[in-house]
Amino acid sequence: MRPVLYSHPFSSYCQKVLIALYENGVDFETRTLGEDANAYEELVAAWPVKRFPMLSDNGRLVHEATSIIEYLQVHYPGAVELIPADAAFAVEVRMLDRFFDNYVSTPQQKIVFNALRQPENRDPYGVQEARDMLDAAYSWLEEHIAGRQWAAGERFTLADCAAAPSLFYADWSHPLGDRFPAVAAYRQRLLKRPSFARAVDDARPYRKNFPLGAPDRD
Ligand SMILES: N[C@@H](CCC(=O)N[C@@H](CS)C(=O)NCC(=O)O)C(=O)O
Repeated sequence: MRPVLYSHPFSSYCQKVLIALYENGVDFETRTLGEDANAYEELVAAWPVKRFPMLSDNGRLVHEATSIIEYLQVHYPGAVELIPADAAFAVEVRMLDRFFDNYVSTPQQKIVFNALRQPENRDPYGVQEARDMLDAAYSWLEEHIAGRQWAAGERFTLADCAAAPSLFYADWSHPLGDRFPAVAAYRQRLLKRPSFARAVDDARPYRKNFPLGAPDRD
């Protein structure tokens, strides 16, 4: 039985896992949420917090994008070792994965979810906090990424799986502009990586769902 990913092509956290699957050519099935019959109901029954992606494999359910990538490395290893075997290097990779999830993806989602609310339920203070967090994250990353090809150095890792969709959408919601050239260049390298380019292409039909207007430059 192939592993089954409950996923949506336009979801950043699903793209994070898709990158890992594509990097190692893992053979898997997709249940597309909102399109495949009962897929969303099955997700919610298994995971009441209603967040995706979710992986189902041989009777086991795995939640949280990072944990799914860890699971894939253990059960479906391939040529690209996304979590390094070297324990000290793996700490660095996991730390960077947390950075992209917590300080790029979380504020980026906050801006998007705010735009999807009815005007009377919007939270300008929270959005400003999210924008401040993104500025702080971009600023830290500008120094960190200078002189590196990938987030943790020369090797493409879990941290880049997290970075690619989070920076992709964050730049739409809170543009890097010309203030963070090293981050912008890293984002372009990520867009050229075949695994992420494929995920971006798969999601093109859904761009109309982006509430702030999706730019056509990517
Ligand atoms: N911490 C979760 C976050 C997953 C997440 O936020 N997924 C979004 C899609 S990108 C979602 O489930 N959104 C549905 C909702 O907010 O109701 C992970 O790492 O997988």
